[in-house]
Amino acid sequence: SSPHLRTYAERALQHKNPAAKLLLETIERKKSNLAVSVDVASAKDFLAIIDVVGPFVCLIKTHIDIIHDFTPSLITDLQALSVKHDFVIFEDRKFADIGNTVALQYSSGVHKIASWSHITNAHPVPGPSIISGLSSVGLPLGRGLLLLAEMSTKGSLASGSYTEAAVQMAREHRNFVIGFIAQRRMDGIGTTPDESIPDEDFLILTPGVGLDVSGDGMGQQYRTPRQVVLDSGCDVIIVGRGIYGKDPSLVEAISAQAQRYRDDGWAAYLARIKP
Ligand code: 5BU
Repeated sequence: SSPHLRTYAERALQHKNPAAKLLLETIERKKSNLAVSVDVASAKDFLAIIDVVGPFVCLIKTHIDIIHDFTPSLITDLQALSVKHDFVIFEDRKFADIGNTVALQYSSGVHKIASWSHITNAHPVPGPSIISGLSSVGLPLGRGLLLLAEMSTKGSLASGSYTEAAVQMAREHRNFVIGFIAQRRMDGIGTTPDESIPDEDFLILTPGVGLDVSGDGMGQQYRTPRQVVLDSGCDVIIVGRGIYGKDPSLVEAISAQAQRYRDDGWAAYLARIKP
């Protein structure tokens, strides 16, 4: 059956990539398919938000280059929170260069992403060499890569044959490419029904999720957890401002929002797998 009709636990058993396995197991253990995207500029706010939403998430998504007062100790603190609250870490780096350059960007610099981020992502635009470059660093560390097959923004160019080519690229590197950033399932895309690969199980992580507004006035477009998980078959909802809003000090409001999205995402999943 199509992967999205199976439970996260069943899928965890079959996945060979350690990062994919860890994410699926964490989702099942915490009964949460919610990822929170923590896009704030101060290290203090970053850690405070993660500590509040931590109990309700399977994954924390970072843009580590947003932090204005970054020091290596922030990573130690992030890792401690990931142990305390049992979540996976995903640096949303969106690599997009030649293999040699992305390998250096992934392993080195100030942020040393590969050393702490279980999952990262890349634009397929350079072609398969971006996967080879990143996997030369990430595969020995047990990391996983998501390709950006689609985007949530109005007017996105990642559609049609571009999306199809991204899926084909992923199929050639299934030990390292664990899935996609996309708005719907990618199973069998670019194949005829008799060709489709039976044991293909790509994870779909989906940004552009919000319950209260339909956009942000800068091109972002929001759909509800139910539309994303039940109607479109995606595996993880990624929510940023819908949860932490404009004021990171409102701890109770943030906690309540995280629970609300966690509950909605999980209810949509249960409705999806119901026979
Ligand atoms: P928001 O506050 O829920 O709108 O934040 C969404 C996050 O997901 C933000 O970090 C974006 O960089 C990220 N994102 C996205 O919104 N849409 C996309 O297609 C991709 C990433 Br890829």
